[in-house]
Amino acid sequence: MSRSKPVVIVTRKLPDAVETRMRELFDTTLNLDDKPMSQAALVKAVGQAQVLVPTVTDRIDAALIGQAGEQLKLIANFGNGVDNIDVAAAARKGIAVTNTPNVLTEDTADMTMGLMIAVSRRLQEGGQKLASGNWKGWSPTWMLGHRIWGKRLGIVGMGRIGTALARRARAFGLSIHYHNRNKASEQVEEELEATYWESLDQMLARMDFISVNCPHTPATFHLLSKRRIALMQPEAVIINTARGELIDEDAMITALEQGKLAGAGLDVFEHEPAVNERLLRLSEQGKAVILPHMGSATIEGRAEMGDRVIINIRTMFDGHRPPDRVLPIDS
Ligand code: 8YV
Repeated sequence: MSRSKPVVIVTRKLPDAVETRMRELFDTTLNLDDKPMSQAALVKAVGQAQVLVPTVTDRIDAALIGQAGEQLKLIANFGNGVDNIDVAAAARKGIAVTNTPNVLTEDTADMTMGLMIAVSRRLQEGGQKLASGNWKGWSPTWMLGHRIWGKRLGIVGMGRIGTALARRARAFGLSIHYHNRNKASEQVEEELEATYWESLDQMLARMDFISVNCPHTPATFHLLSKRRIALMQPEAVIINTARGELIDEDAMITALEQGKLAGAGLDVFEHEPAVNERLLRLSEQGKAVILPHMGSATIEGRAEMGDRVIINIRTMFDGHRPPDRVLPIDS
């Protein structure tokens, strides 16, 4: 591989320290005004770059990859989820794809726990009442939420984030249940006193909280389908800090509106960045706490994501296998 600096194009504004280091190491083009790149600008970028550094907001589909020049060797995603990238199409063209795992696990698990508490204890509603000058003083029957201690949490996807959530939830007195393609190790199950459900349907019907923590792939699209949402208890709360596409959003909204679900804490949406008007109304009514995809948004996490991107580029252009290589699902 050539000893000259690899040509890197970054699609969004990254933290200054990350950008500076990338400029030192690579022939880097930055996007300082942070305006998402148009499809035409992306086509131009894949025609020039040896490395493209996209984020969740860029659609790197087969059509775009088809227009990439021979020089494009790596798509180094600034993010963990790669559902924005057609990894198989990249592989067919000999383009490697990497992501930034591990470094956003704890922050995302914190946000998931935060949403569980916010929904159950009505944090957003209470804060809004106070901010709007409507607080008349303490009352024994005002702003009552629900206790989370002693409740059951069902985690859909017991990977890194699911496990980190389970550890937190144990400390909050929740009992841990999970559904995953594979059963966790005996050691993990013992540590978390976790109960494995092979049947997602069976688990959904029994939980007080359901948190989805799996990646979005063709197999997990609408994993919480209308039929499955209907299995849940009316007191149950759904939390999603993974991807909006994992839940049939329309069916979830209808269940919330009809009182067939008690609440939702959502950091991600099916048609992001658009947010369904009905969800906005549910948020005003205190039935949903909704956040603008900020689960991994910490200064520390973003810096570490930048480190992972740099390590992946550097390793590959030093002639080695990048550590965070993502392979196509079927390979
Ligand atoms: C990131 C995320 O902020 O990494 C992910 O999968 O969903 C986010 O929390 C985003 O992907 C940045 O590209």
